[in-house]
Amino acid sequence: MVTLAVRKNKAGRVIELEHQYGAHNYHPLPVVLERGEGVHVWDVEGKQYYDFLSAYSAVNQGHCHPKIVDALISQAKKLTLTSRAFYNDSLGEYEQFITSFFKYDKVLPMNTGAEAVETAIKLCRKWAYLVKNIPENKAKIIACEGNFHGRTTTIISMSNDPDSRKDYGPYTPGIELVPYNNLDALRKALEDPNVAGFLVEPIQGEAGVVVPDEGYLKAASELCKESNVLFIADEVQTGIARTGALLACDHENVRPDVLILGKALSGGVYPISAVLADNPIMLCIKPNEHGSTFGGNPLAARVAIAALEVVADENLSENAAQMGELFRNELNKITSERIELIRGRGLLNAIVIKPMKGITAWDICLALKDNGLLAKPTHDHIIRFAPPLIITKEQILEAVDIIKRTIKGFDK
Ligand code: IF1
Repeated sequence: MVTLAVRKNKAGRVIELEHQYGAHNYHPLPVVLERGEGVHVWDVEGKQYYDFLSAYSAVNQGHCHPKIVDALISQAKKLTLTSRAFYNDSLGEYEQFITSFFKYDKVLPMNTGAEAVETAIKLCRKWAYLVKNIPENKAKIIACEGNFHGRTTTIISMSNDPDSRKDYGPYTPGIELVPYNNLDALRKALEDPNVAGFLVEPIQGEAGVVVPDEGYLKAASELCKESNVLFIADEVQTGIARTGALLACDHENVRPDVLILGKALSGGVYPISAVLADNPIMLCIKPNEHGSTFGGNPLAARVAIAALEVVADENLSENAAQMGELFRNELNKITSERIELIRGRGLLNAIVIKPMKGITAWDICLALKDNGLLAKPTHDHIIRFAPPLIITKEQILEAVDIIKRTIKGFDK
């Protein structure tokens, strides 16, 4: 129920409109944003906040990055969408750019992260039947407990999170879960000759920024190679410099057989996702066997080139590594009985909160909001902190001060 007081002001009216006319599939923090620039957003009352969610790592380049917005505007005035029934003058250039940027033979352009994950699943199955000669309809894909790969019915068929999965059955078959960061379990699952792919987040974002043991990704990719199974990395959230390297897999020099990107591929100005692979895998999908109306449109092509150029030109990977190190070091200096641990890599970090006196991560996020910093809990006791990668040392220190004051405010 929206309180009367909240209803009186502009924010309250907006919240009321969403409550009345929008599906209730989210429970947002009670803040109504109207402007974003760099690491900051402003609400409808003009209050400024640090954005420490970055739209779940879609705004790595900072809100409304001028170079990316300019690319959007200039292309939007020329040609936005042709469908793939015809060629357009931007897609080929983008395909050459992104395959060179990530060093793969080919890219299959899509729109949302979930569509890219679905594309990777279909590509893996095609490869299973055409290349690995797995019997028709017998291909299996292994995923990890605690995963988040999107919200389509096939993808939630892989989920073991009740909120993502419950009451959405019947579920897609051909999926097996193994514990994350557990090589013995993966090794055993790979004994099945019908396994075609292993789909994994290099760091599990929604699970609470779970960083696997050093060497896990490398060993897992080697186990997949030995078993002739595709190593499929979902870097929708961890990719595009977020963890202090261009890809989270780069920390272990792992080259996925199939790479899934999304979110920051557009800097947050447009839904753009992509699947990259080399020819022997990518060419398993033939004309008319997969696609989407907006996939590879000229607007997305120009925006994605600009967004990736910003990542390179502004050294966002290096900045994420350095600022992330500073952020964790400073957070670790906070003495509070409420902080259980701090974990993360680059600028994808989280605080695990000790549930005490009924104070939840949500309560702390509400107080952080009041103190000028926006973050969102994942599960009841974990707060994810993921600012835009352009953040400066001074801004990190100011944000840590806000987090410190807020958490200690609960310690009294
Ligand atoms: C929501 C979570 C994060 C992703 C990975 C694929 C996708 C996502 C690793 C699908 C998307 C988003 C979805 C968004 C909130 C956010 C999220 F909380 F849902 F789980 F980041 F952790 N792979 N994650 O993280 O990409 O189709 O959304 O473009 O559903 O509210 P998408």
